[in-house]
Amino acid sequence: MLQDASQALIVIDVQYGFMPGGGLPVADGDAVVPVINRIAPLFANAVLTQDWHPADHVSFARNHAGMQPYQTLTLPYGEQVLWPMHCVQGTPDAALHADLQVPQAQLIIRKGFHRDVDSYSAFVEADRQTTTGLEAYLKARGIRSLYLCGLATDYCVAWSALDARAAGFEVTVVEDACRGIDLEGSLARAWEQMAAAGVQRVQSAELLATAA
Ligand code: VGL
Ligand code: ZN
Repeated sequence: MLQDASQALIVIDVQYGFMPGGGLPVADGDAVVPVINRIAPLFANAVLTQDWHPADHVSFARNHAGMQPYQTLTLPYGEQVLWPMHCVQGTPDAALHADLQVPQAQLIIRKGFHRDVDSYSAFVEADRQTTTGLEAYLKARGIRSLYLCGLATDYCVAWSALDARAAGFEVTVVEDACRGIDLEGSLARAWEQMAAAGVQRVQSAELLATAA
């Protein structure tokens, strides 16, 4: 079933900014790299995403007087978690992890580059209007089934999975190829929302066994 032209691996935000020591560290974030490297050869098609913010981005707590990281703020498009500065365009924090091995990746989608709008999703920005072009790209390529992995499970992976379902793709999240941030129960909530939307949840070992 894998190595099928209608399937793609979508590798979300495997960047130093989300690794231990990065701007927005995800606990054990670097553990996803060897897992992704093991499953990547199963896929003929792969897309990488890269969180790619200007330094004055609206999602950074430091750009709002008196606000601290992990507080929330109401913006014109809704609630926004304020994050520590991370993945600033062109900095080492924004670089993809050097050990990530997905050489067949055909596209890198950068997101979060509009100063006034965040984008957890690889498909639609947080204003829920502006698209990244990824849906049209995948459909133009005849890709119908997506396998998601990367960081963070409860933010960029979950939002991307939900938008992918809304766009009509079959979606599977490879759980052990992801790690979460888990702010006030966000990880459990994300899995509930994904299950309700028909997102499949598998372990990398199941995928590798299917392909063997
Ligand atoms: C992410 C928070 C802010 C993610 C990106 O990749 O999950 N989370 N920016
Ligand atoms: Zn971000």
